[in-house]
Amino acid sequence: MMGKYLLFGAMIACLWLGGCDDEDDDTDDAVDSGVVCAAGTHNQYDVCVPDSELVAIAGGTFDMGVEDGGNNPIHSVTLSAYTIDRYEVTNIKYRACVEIGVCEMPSDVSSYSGRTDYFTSTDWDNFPAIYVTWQQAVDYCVGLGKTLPTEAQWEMAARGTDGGLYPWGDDAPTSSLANWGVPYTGDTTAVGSYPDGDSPFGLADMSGNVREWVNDYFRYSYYETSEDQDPAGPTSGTYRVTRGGSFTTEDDQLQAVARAPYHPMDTYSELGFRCVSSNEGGN
Ligand SMILES: [Ca+2]
Repeated sequence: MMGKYLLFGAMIACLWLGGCDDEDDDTDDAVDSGVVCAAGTHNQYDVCVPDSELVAIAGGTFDMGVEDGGNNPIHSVTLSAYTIDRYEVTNIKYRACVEIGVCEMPSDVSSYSGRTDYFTSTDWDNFPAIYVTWQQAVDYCVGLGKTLPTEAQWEMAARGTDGGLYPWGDDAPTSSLANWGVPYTGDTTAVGSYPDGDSPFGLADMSGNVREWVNDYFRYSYYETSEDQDPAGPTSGTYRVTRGGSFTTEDDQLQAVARAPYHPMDTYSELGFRCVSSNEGGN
């Protein structure tokens, strides 16, 4: 099994790098360099975002939650450094995992609006993988030596350390900031289609497109007892947390502080995921 994981990691690296035939491809430098801006660009917040699909976050302290809406109380959380996927995991990447025998097929290969070949056709390669259970999402991440993000890791990555209500700040969402329920687009879009809505760290689609599994069990009152250093969520529960809302949801679920419990065995056309690694640079 370990051989399969190693091969899967190599396959995904090839997808990121656009092919493995050229060993001198200087894109390697962009992946290995983390946040060196010589291999990246400055985003609308004048933050350097590497031209790779991994974003290194230095860690630090931020205020998690809001005072009302069930995502309270606001509490100070300190996180160690981590690396997180810039995009939701896409069909082409999840297919590579299935083909090598590490991941299971999604429960449905279509999408919400009736794209019957959504998972199987290359037409939708760069669209988010959907219809995966919480465990299937975990299996994908573990296959790359990663994990699902904790709620705290996801929220800091979405809001930055200044505490905006959305990835782009406190302004209400618009049709140019995210794929969400107003106006109703009716289905997923290619990842990274709404760059004006990127988070302060340069992460795409943290609000909208597909909601995202995170690692934590859901407990409504967890913020009242959360640890302040690298909180990992309750130790038991029935539901897992999802974050960020989707193309079906309205303003309340789109907020970077919003938490929504989903049963871990359920799959949906509007539910996907991304991975994190504590190993800076990732796989
Ligand atoms: Ca999303």
